[in-house]
Amino acid sequence: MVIILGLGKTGLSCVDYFLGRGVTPLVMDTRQHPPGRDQLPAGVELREGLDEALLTQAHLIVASPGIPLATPALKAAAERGIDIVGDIELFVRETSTPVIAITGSNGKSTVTTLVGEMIAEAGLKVGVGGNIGTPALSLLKQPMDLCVLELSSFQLETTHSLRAAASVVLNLSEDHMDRYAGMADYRAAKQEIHQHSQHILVNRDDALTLPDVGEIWSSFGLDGNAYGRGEFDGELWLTLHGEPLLPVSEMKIVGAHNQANALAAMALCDAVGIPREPQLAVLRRFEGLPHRARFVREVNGVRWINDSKATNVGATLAAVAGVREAVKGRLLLLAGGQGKGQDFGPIQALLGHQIDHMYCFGQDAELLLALGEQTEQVADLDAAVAKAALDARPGDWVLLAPACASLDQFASFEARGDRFTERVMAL
Ligand code: UMA
Ligand code: ADP
Repeated sequence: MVIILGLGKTGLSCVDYFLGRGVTPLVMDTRQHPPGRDQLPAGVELREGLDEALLTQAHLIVASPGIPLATPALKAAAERGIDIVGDIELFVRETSTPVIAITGSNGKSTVTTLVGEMIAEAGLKVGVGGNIGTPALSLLKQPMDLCVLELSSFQLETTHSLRAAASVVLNLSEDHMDRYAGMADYRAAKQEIHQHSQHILVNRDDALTLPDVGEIWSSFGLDGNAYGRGEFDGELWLTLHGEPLLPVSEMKIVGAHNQANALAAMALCDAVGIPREPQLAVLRRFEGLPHRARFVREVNGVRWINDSKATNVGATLAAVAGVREAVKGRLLLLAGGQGKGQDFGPIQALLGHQIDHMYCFGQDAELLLALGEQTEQVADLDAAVAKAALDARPGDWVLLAPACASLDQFASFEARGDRFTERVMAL
């Protein structure tokens, strides 16, 4: 008996995978109305709650990334020696396509998208999936020369057979501290990506990204080494071993963090033999993903920016650093939601300097409010937009970069960003 734990996008893709192989799985989900229930094929049973007795009789348990392995029913099954895997493990067991594997606390979707576009630009067939939103197993239906997977720490916890053609941990800063015992535990989950990798890429500006096992193939960072940056004729360029590749002014995505993302994407493509020209073509035209530092509108001299994807402190810091230089007046930050047990201290250090005022909302608003005098609590995101619109003066920028998950008030970070955009457009 195969049991799939957790429906949602991942669970559905697993059901589809097993049905395609003549196996009818059983699905369990702790939620009363799990997403994807309407799409569940007839004949597949869905049970509410985790039935421990049944779980210990399974041959194989496929756990969704949303379910911690520490869940008592899963631990009991593991103690009985039952194989517990995730969708990524099933995918890598099945495919012979070379995989480029990307993880990190921030920048995963940006780098994954860049690499995917660069490979396609080179004329190869590419599958792009994983945590970015398309479940990996659904990629098995398409012809692929190469596959690019964005992998979360949750997915890596249940993946053991990955042999990536190239792998990277882009950076590490606190996230998901509600699920891990601490940074060491979180980092260990991420490091799994490098097991058996042919090309290990590291971020030399972030020692936590260095592998515990395996040899480093190359590195990226903001200095002049390996994949790096340098000045030529008074202009900043992306470089390789000091040789200029592309002036950063030719890229549409801004900020040092996006230059690091661009360097990582080029390195990963080099590792699998993608020529430089298609890489540069993509870097010149890529405008960034929705909800990542996207300009929404200028109203009365005030610019409004949507970075709803900033779901942790590290991402908010990058968003602030990315825009701050261009802000002539004040930077007003809208933040709040589920803090996931993070330390908000790094934001406190910017209050009164980089961040002039912060409107706090959502479940952990009070933790943000307590960071300093430049903070103010508002009822919700709508109220934050309304209040910031009243306070802002020409030259100011208003940035939504919440440092928190959205799930206390919205279905997703996309829904939060859409709501923000809607309210700003209505000003
Ligand atoms: N859940 C329950 N009970 C269950 C199963 C899930 O309460 O029995 C809850 C979990 O708390 C979880 C939430 O439901 O947080 C969503 O889980 P899900 O299994 O329904 O999720 P999927 O729709 O399968 O989406 C998952 C990834 N979600 C998570 O890891 C939480 C998606 O990443 C991913 O795009 C998708 O698979 C396809 O691979 C989202 C995400 O938030 C974007 N990822 C985290 C992040 O990026 O920080 C890791
Ligand atoms: P992820 O998929 O890891 O969440 P995204 O590419 O979607 O990453 O970017 C999410 C947010 O993280 C962005 O809105 C931006 O604020 C921030 N960010 C992007 N790249 C980096 C980076 N290299 N370092 C730190 N923060 C980053």
